[in-house]
Amino acid sequence: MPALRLILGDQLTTSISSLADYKKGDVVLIAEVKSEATYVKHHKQKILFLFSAMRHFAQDLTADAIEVKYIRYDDPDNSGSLGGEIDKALQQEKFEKVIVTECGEWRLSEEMNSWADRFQVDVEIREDKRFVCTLQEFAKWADGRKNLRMEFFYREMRRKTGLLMADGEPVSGKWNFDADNRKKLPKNYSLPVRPKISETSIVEEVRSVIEADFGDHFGNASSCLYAVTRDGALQELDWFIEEALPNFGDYQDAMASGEDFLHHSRLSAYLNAGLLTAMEVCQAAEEAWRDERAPLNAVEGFIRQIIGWREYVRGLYWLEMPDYAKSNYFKAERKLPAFYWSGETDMLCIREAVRNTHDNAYAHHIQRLMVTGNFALLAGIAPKEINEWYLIVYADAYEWVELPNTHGMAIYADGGLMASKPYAASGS
Ligand code: FAD
Ligand code: DLZ
Repeated sequence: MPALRLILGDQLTTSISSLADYKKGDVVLIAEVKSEATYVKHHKQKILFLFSAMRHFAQDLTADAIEVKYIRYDDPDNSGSLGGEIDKALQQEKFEKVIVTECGEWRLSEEMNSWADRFQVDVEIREDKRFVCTLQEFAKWADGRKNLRMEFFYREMRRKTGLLMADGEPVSGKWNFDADNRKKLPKNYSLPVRPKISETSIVEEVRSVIEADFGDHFGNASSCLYAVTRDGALQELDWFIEEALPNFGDYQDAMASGEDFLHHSRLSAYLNAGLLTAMEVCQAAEEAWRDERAPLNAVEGFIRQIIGWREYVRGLYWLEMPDYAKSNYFKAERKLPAFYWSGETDMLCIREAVRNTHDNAYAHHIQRLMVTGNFALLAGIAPKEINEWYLIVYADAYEWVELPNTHGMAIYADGGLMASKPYAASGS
């Protein structure tokens, strides 16, 4: 009997474990559903990006002779939830089992765990192999440690991947070049110019869905700011490696009025949705260093964000959930100020961060951490309020990566599990 294979909106890669051993007769289910699109009111760009990427991915699978059952948001009999779509598919055809790759949010993983009983079918939940570190490895690394500092975890990941390593030691003898990466952007500095994303007819179709059903969500979808295919995401990667990576390290911590991206890669939305893999991105950066196209401080800094921070926050999320979401070390209770949405405040740094967030569904790390995060910490904004905001406003936001960055790094809600001290800073 065939299997029903569910692929989620942030699992858009042919290397996803739920597709391994696909055989003729199996059906791949991909569904645009209200429950996922509205559990928080995602930024319009995020929905435009994800629905468009889902439709392109389905098209690619079909071209590869994989049978896809694609549920569009405006299909008249759309049930509105992933469970509802699985139920419908199981009623329409006999399947031996449902296969899915583990998801990135606790709330959905709880729901998935109920599907076998609910639908009286065998449900196989497979490991997400897109990550360098397995959840078991992370738990083993964390076991018995009082503080889970990222730096030591990162060194393990360097050893495991062999990135920037020579004979078991870090190349050039140093693990971390962070101290070199704190330069101010010089006056009249010319930043590399980013190519415009070319839109596809699928984006046009999805835009009308956004206009019809998500009109009251934050942001706008009048132009599509993210590539929606793997090829497009690869072009973005190539551009970053050639044009922005060489100075990524020097200006990694910089901020400048009117400059929304600086030398940052803007690759997080692609990495998190599956259009790019962590290892291919890191290998491209390493190759640039080996070919002397980018210096070591830039390449090490970039690779550390991915095999260090990104892997680390995922491990921490699954290790500490569900209690992590309830942590509130400073007992912060204030409501989120309205200017997080409107940008209407005298604080220029917040105005800039909110403008970038609204216009691009993006803010670079320093804006997220040292501006909106720092303000929330100092003002005592309730963790639940600020978390929801971060989850809504960014194209790359999924709880596995958003929550530890917010609770652990930005507002110290976890009382120091991640950070050695609160990152509180002055306005200068
Ligand atoms: P770059 O600066 O170019 O970095 C390269 C890559 O490294 C990123 O694409 C990303 O995949 C990874 N990375 C860098 N820093 C982190 C980090 N701290 N944690 C995990 N991965 C990292 N990142 C998300 O992907 N989704 C989120 O929802 C998210 N929420 C955040 C909330 C707060 C409060 C803070 C402080 C950080 C958050 N981050 C989140 C981490 C980081 O800010 C973004 O990954 C980064 O800004 C994305 O832009 P970029 O692709 O240009 O990153
Ligand atoms: C973010 C998102 C959105 C907006 N819509 C969908 C959707 O309609 N269908 C789907 O399968 N996935 C969607 N996603 C991604 C999921 O929310 C994501 O898989 C979970 O949050 C787990 O990371």
